[in-house]
Amino acid sequence: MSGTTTILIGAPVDCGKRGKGCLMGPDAYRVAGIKEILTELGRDIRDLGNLAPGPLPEVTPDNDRIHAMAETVAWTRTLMQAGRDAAKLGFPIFMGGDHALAMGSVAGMIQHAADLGRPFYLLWLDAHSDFHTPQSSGSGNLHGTPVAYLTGRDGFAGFPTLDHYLEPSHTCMIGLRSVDPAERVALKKSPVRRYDMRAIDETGIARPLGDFLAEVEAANGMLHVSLDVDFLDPSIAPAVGTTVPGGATFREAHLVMEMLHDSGLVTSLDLVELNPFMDERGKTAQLMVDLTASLFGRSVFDRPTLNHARRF
Ligand code: 6HN
Ligand code: MN
Ligand code: MN
Ligand code: MN
Repeated sequence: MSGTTTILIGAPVDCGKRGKGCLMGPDAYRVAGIKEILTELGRDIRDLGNLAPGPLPEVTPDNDRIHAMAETVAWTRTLMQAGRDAAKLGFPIFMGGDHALAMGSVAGMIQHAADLGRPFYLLWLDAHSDFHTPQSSGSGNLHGTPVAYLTGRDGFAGFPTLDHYLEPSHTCMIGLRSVDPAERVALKKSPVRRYDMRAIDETGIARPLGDFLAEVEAANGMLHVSLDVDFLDPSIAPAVGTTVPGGATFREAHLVMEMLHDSGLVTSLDLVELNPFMDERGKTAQLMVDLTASLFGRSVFDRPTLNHARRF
């Protein structure tokens, strides 16, 4: 992880679906001590506070199922710019907010990597593939669409056009267990790497992650991690509107973060979909902060000789 400056970006995005509450996410992470815990780990923290979307554009959604398109477009523009600026100064953490925020956060990181002439990679830790287009989405909830947008799939008229898009083959999804039929069809035709929970049951979570990290390292890539609360099993992380049983366990999730730390490859992070209104005494917020601490090097013992990008 390069440099020690970490920039907290509050992104109280709540327009990516109908159920409300993710707007309280950034403050829940602050209450859970994200700043103090990362400071203890030697990071120099700058908190930009909670951002607000810019002016709402006049846009016409593709169909009348689509929810809050104008607000989502406004957030995309705001977060893309804020992320691009923050990445010049240090490691941005986008504290969500729902997963629609990744349209802006990841878009900004893609442009930043292109500015530096480095390849960009995305690790999507989620029960869902979020690979719908506005046309294929049955719910019309735009938090189900960011990976389609970022990889430049058709159907996003009215959203910002990007100078650079995400290479589908540079995208790795881990934790999948709720993929809609239209997403499955599109993923089958795409080189996006995808590991469902069965794959993790069979091989353990270290193998697919290690393979992906080895590729990022070989390419000298920049790696953005997008962590959706519902990647985790609902028994340990109940504070999310889209719980799906059979998610990552406490140790699987920490191992992912520990391996990511050891790899030294991660350059930015989203914490998304936390709905503090549904939490049990802050336990989900606390777990997300503890996972972030593992990503930033919290461990029982040092493991200076391990390099997980090579080991698995
Ligand atoms: N998320 N596939 C469902 C939909 O409504 O399109 C669920 C999306 C979940 C979104 O994981 O951020
Ligand atoms: Mn998601
Ligand atoms: Mn999800
Ligand atoms: Mn490549």
